[in-house]
Amino acid sequence: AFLLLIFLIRDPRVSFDENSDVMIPLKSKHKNQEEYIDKRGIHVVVGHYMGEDIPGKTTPNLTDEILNTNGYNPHVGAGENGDPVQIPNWEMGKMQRLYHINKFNLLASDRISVNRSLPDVRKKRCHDKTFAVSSLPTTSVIIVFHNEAWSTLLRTVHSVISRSPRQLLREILLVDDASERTFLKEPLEEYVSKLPVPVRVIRSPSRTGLIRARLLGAQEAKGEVLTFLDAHCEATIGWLEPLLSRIAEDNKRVVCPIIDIIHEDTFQYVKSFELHWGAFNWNLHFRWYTLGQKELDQRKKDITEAYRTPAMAGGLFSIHKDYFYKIGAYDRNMDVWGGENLEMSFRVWMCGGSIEIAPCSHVGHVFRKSSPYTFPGEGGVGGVLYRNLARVALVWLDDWAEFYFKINAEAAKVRNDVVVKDRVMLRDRLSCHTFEWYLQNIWPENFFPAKDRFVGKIRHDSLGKCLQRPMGKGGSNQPTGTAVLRECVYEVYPSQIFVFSKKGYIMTDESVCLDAPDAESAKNPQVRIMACNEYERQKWTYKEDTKQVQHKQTGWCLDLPSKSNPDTLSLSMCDTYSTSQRWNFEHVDWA
Ligand code: LR7
Ligand code: MN
Repeated sequence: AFLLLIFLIRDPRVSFDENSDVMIPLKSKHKNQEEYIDKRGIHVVVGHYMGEDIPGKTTPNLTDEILNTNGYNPHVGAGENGDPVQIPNWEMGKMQRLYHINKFNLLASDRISVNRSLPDVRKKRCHDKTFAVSSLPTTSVIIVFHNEAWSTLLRTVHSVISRSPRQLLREILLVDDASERTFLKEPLEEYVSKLPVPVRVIRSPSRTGLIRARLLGAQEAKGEVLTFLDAHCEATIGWLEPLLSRIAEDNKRVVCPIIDIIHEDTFQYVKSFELHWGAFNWNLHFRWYTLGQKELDQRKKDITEAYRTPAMAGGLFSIHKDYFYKIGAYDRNMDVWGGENLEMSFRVWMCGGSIEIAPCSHVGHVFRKSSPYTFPGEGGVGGVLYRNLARVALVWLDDWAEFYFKINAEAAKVRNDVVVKDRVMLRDRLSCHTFEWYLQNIWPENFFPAKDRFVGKIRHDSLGKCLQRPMGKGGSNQPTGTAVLRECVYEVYPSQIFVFSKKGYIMTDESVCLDAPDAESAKNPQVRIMACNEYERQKWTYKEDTKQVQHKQTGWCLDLPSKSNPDTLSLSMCDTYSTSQRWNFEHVDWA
């Protein structure tokens, strides 16, 4: 009512500018903070992102269970319950100006309470699970950050505090990787000193990258378990117990939550699939793929049970502190960002531990399309990332390192610059399994070359062209679509390399397979490249004598594009006299 009053009796001396948000400018009590009544009559306070935010007013009433501060937030209730925040058209200019700072919608984030409410996104069965909290180990939550926004960092902290059993949360360690923003200096320490859980800010004197920053945090941790989070996460109710209870049973387990999506534009909390696990592609980029068959079957029995994953995304996980050190912590020669997630995944699996996803634990993360920060070091982003990945390949990939370097020229260029002796010694000391063991036992669905599989080009006998997978649109989407024939490319060209598995799948990078989705129904079934799913429909056999590629389910043969649809391969009745059904499987040396 007060605001409405201001609206109605607005001061006639204040000039009204059509293009400005400001209807009535107000004098702010704090420097670097702008206050005004906007065109809608709403009291607006801007300033979080200006570098000098005074957090005092947003300090929540810590006695409440689920807190909704709004003390200084004029957009009362924005984003509550994980709802999206819509920025009105007239604020788009400002929104875009602020977007580049963190590569997410900072204006939206700053409008949301640091302890907003979130929906309980867990499966109903998870609610029935009980945990004897007193028998669980305590944890230190370690959050590393470089120039993180105030609102996302503090929302991470508050979500952990309000949604973790107090007895289990030993402390929160904020490791500042040499941020430049002033609000992350004393104001941050001042703010966290008032919180009801010990929160400590640890400073790296110079930019050290997230890997060494985490090592810095781990070294200071007093909890029995280390729980790592990115600095723009939101933990939901019940997130912690499922992680800690798996480790209580076996401290060689590294346990991840389901990572939900906090939308980078609206900050909406979006539940993500529980039917995915983590792995990687031929470039050693982390990817989500459909769960393996064994895990799918197990999930049918109990959807609350943790399931194994070949790799973890890297940012959100719990690990017992003793095990963390026993297994080799992190490779401290990795810089800035990237590679450490796969390095730890390979190391843990190959050296006797396991990586799991606990489906009753949900934590949101702001996914963004690009990094807002610099990559100090020779060669920038690429240089840093490929040096990290070259380390991973040289230490853990055995024969597959050569394959990796063959198709990743950037990494091949720097392979001689990196020294990995200490990590190779660690691998020896821990008597770890081979990468071959890992591929066969931990990720049997993998689409990597192997000694006992055909690896190479599939070339049409009379046309001389090669089968090529569709080009992905980039990002993490699997490149699916029609299988096409193209001029054969003679160096090791990944888009024309296929792997023929023992089970009969013709697979390639990004876990896509030769498929005939409408084989049962269509008159001229199309042959496509689809996400591998282990259905009968994706099985093939190669008949060496006739050079035919036969589709197992229908018994039909891989044939040339029909004249009406020249870009589409198809299935037709097998005919040994038909020259258009002859294919040559040309092996390539992959290692
Ligand atoms: O130099 C740096 N110093 C830092 O402290 C660079 C980054 N950081 C901090 C940064 O502020 C952030 O808190 O490190 C954290 C991770 O960096 P992001 O958020 O820019 O990276 P990301 O979310 O793209 O990173 C994913 O991959 C990384 C590879 O090194 C790490 O493993 C991240 O932890 C990981 N994030 C997740 O797994 C969240 C889910 C994403 C997925 C899939
Ligand atoms: Mn992140």
